[in-house]
Amino acid sequence: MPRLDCRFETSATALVQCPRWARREVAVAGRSNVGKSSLINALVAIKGLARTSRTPGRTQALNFFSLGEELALVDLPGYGYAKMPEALARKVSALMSDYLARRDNLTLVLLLIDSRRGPREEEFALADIVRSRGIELVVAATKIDKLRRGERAAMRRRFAPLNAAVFPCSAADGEGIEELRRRLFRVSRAHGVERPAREICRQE
Ligand SMILES: Nc1nc2c(ncn2[C@@H]2O[C@H](COP(=O)(O)OP(=O)(O)OP(=O)(O)O)[C@@H](O)[C@H]2O)c(=O)[nH]1
Ligand SMILES: [Mg+2]
Repeated sequence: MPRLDCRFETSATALVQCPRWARREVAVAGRSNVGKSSLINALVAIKGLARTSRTPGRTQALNFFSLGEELALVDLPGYGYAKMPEALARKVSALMSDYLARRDNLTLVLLLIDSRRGPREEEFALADIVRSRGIELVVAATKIDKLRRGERAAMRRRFAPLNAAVFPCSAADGEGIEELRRRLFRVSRAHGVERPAREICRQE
């Protein structure tokens, strides 16, 4: 991406709290600990940006970062955190599903999957939801620095059933970040700058 001004804007714990703006949103989704915040920081090259929103109580929220004039990155709550109390896990999962199913601004979902683990049931389900809305899906195979060169072909095979573009990347050593950045920036141009602003958040 060309250098774009990126900053934390707001958190939302319900769809009605999402910002009312005309920005196209790129949502970053994935299991807890998969590397969402680290990848956001690497993509915008600002250390600690995503973490600044990590004050207690916000971690289970949708975190919105503006990116230039037309785009926004949305850090979705991580799913699959075993220690989270069940009631809270249900709430977080409902918030994420609501956002994915109903947010008009959503233009692309960047689904993060640990390159050592590969996609499981949750990731296939999430990919289906995204595709059923006709929203673009891009997959990042995270923490690729943890994989030996010889393990990469097997990684590719694990990811193949998702049927999506897979970008191996590492927030730790920067591998693949530029390629991913370029792919994400295409979302802005593909949809054109003249796309009219519309009612952003559907009323509950
Ligand atoms: N080796 C390696 N470690 C990474 C990489 N990206 C993230 N990590 C580490 O993985 C852990 C989790 O990273 P986060 O970015 O906080 O993950 P997250 O998905 O935002 O986690 P939640 O907010 O809890 O859902 C941290 O200890 C990071 O330092 C990477 O590319 N390589
Ligand atoms: Mg995070």
